[in-house]
Amino acid sequence: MSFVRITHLRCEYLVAPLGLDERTPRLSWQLESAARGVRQTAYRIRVASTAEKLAAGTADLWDSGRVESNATTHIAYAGTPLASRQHCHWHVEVWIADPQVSDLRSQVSAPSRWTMGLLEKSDWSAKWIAADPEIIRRDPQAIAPTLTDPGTPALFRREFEVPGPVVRATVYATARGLFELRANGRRIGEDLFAPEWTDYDKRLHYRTYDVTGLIARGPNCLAATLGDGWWSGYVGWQEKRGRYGSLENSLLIQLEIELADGARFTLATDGSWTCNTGPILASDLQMGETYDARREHAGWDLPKETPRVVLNDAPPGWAGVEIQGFAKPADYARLANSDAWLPAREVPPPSAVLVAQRAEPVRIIETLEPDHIGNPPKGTYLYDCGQNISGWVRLHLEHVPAGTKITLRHGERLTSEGSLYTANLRRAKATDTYVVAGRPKEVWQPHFTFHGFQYFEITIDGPRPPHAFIRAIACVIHSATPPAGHFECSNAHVNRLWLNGLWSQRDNFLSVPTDCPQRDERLGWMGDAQVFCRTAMCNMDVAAFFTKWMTDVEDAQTAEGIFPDVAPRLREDIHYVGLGNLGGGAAWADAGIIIPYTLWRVYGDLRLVERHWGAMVRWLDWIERHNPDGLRLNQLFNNYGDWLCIPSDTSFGTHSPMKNLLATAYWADDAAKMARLARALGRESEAARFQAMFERVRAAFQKEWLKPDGRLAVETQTAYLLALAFDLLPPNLRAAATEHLVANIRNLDWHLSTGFVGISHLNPQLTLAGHADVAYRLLLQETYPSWLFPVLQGATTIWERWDSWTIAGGFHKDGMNSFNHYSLGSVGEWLFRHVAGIELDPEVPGYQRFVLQPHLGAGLDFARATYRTMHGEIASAWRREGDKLTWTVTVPPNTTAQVFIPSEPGTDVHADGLTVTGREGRFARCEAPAGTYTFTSTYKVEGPAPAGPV
Ligand code: RAM
Repeated sequence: MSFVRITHLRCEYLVAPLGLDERTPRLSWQLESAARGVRQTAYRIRVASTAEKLAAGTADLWDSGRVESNATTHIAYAGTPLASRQHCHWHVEVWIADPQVSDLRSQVSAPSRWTMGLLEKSDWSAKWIAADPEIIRRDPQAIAPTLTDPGTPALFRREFEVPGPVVRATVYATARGLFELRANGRRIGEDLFAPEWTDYDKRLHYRTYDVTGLIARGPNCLAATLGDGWWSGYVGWQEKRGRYGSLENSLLIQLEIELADGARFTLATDGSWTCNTGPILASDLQMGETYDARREHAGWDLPKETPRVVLNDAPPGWAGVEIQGFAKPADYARLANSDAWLPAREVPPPSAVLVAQRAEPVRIIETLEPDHIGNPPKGTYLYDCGQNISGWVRLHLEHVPAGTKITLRHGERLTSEGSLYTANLRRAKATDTYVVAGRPKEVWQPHFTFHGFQYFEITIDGPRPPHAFIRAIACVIHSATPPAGHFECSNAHVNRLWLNGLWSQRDNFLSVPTDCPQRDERLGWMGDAQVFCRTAMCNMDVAAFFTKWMTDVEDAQTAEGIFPDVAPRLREDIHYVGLGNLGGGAAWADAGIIIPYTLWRVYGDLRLVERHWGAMVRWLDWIERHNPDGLRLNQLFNNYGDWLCIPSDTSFGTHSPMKNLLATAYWADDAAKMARLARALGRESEAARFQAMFERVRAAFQKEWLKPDGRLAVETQTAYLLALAFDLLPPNLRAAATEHLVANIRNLDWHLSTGFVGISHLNPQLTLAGHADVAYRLLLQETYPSWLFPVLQGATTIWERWDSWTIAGGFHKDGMNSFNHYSLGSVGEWLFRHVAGIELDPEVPGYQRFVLQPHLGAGLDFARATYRTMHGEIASAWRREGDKLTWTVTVPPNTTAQVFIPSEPGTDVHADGLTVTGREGRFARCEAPAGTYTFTSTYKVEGPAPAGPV
């Protein structure tokens, strides 16, 4: 039997997650094999309560038995009902059919596991605690929080004695605010900004950590720092803090310890914890952090007596450095005067429910070594990371005298004078300050803030001591979504364009999909997320990330059914300065349908759709209620239209024929998507209802805007694109409409004029309509407005505007000028789907069956992409030499592909052992079972080779 590996065992999209609250979690795995035609014919999942039982073959929680099926994804646990804290060890046995061997044997995967969190409210014995405000009053340096200024974060600690040897210790923790936990001198976990951003009025995440290695028999100490974050800090562009109604942060921690003798021991927050101010004087996500290392309490996170745990180095991912505040053995006995710590206050619990975090946490993902590029003005040091990132700067210092103040300011660009450009940050100060403790060596990084920056400036007050050493490292921070795709082609600028999209995704997928990471905004804008989501899914595995965010979206829906424009919801009633009603915007609020639909298509996730079905139906009911004629003209609120289209339209709340057309088109598409989802769910009558809704809206659309010659009454590129993409035209007028679209592009000398919305459809629709040549021309266009224009101005991310900065004219004048906005980067999906040609099957979601069909175009000699789906990694790499095409593809085990080989009719196609079964225009068609194949054919690329370096 050929060699097959069973890999990527995951539970609810996560690798070995802890503390799930999904009662029937879904399991998945992937098969890897170089052999052709490998298929799974059956599987058997075993789940046991201990690793030993699983190894012995005793599946005491669930034995699925042998299931004749090729399914490897979303297999819902169906064993003994899972209780709080349950440990689940699992593996899967699979039976493989390998056409080369008749003997069908099974193989068993390596074990994996998940654990259950606290499922019932009654599982929580911990009390919510907050700091005694007296810690601030008595501390002359500490700052009391106000509606405009962040206050000094509190520290909390609790010593305790563990009576016997520990076999398992688990911490469950959440906060109104952000926490960092420590036990016996060590940081717990590597995740940042926990609990992450949700609508805190409705839902708070708790996190689960296995701390078995940190807690031991004898004296122990559990400690926490509590910062502001989204709960009480600045969110969006509002003038006041306290977004969720309170400036007071509070904490909930429950440490559960199992002893060797079976006894259980719980140490939870309550009035017996003590609190104090500490080294962080102030910290805010947008404003930055001020930290005075002289204020550290040595050993504050250790018990008075030496704990028996062995302290290792800093956890992995923290680059092996001793981060400031990590205790050293010498600190054991020097616990800060515990009398100075005041009792914490028990405070009422929130009404929000506590739920397990179900997506990858935010982490430091990589570090970059910046270049020192000058000292403007004198006394400052300017650095360039070479890449616009989200994150912070870590300082490594040696021999810097105590009390030296080091200030870090961050910016995305430099001014023409060569100093830091911060005008586009608006109210976000993005400034960190570190006051040196004076140790021979110290390492520091902020805790509860992040910045969007490529450049940073360090100012050291006072003379720089001769022997001082200061090293700055840039830390890249975002949600730890696993990489999924990689794209490369023969044009270096296009490669940079793809990379810019990936970076803007990384920089903005921080807990929620934000519009930008730098200015006083950073909101979960729905329009941006929906236009980019398919690209995001090509670049990274964002299934868990968007699953979490869909809960924010539904939480933000109004009682009438209006989906928001941003999620998590911004509470309008609190000190709100802004746009009025942030909801209901066409192509923004519609993300409430588009995101679950796309998750279903790409990941095959129907449970998610089922969960949000009620909300999705309410949204369409609401649109229908207010728009009885089938045109969506009413209740459009901010009505962003095709935001930032050319000529630039950023008017709020206005109406125009184009905006009406766009809104109506999205309504039609919502209905079409709902009809399709209803069919997938087996909800036949709803499918019929939404199909009829789609047809009614389409008819109204045609009546209002379609002319007999296939022209639209609103002649913008986006109008045509939406009509084509959403099937709003009679079949006999599609070609004519396409020609009008192409004429529009030609009349602009082969330039696009689409905004955030239209651009996501531009190249895919041109390609599907038979105009890949035009799509290539737009891709390779180098003059404004175009994708490559910012690349040629030196962009390392996608900009909010094509001309956010130009070599000729400098910065765009507007205050809305982000250099890290992924929306215009939605062309990424086209590179994977149509250039590399890795495409979903039109009928089958989730890539177990998929399409390989590259569209070649003038200007690219080769393109290659890999894309890891739920079923394994698909690869496609083509190269053109003259008219000769060589194309190598990999179809993962247990999947099949419909392959369309670009080839001129009547010419020979080498199909590497596959049978060509037919032809569709300039593509020869075959069916490919799992395996790697190299095809060769003859194909003439049409159209002019675009100018410019290749
Ligand atoms: C801007 C945001 C976002 C966009 C909205 C309409 O402020 O940055 O990108 O979706 O407006």
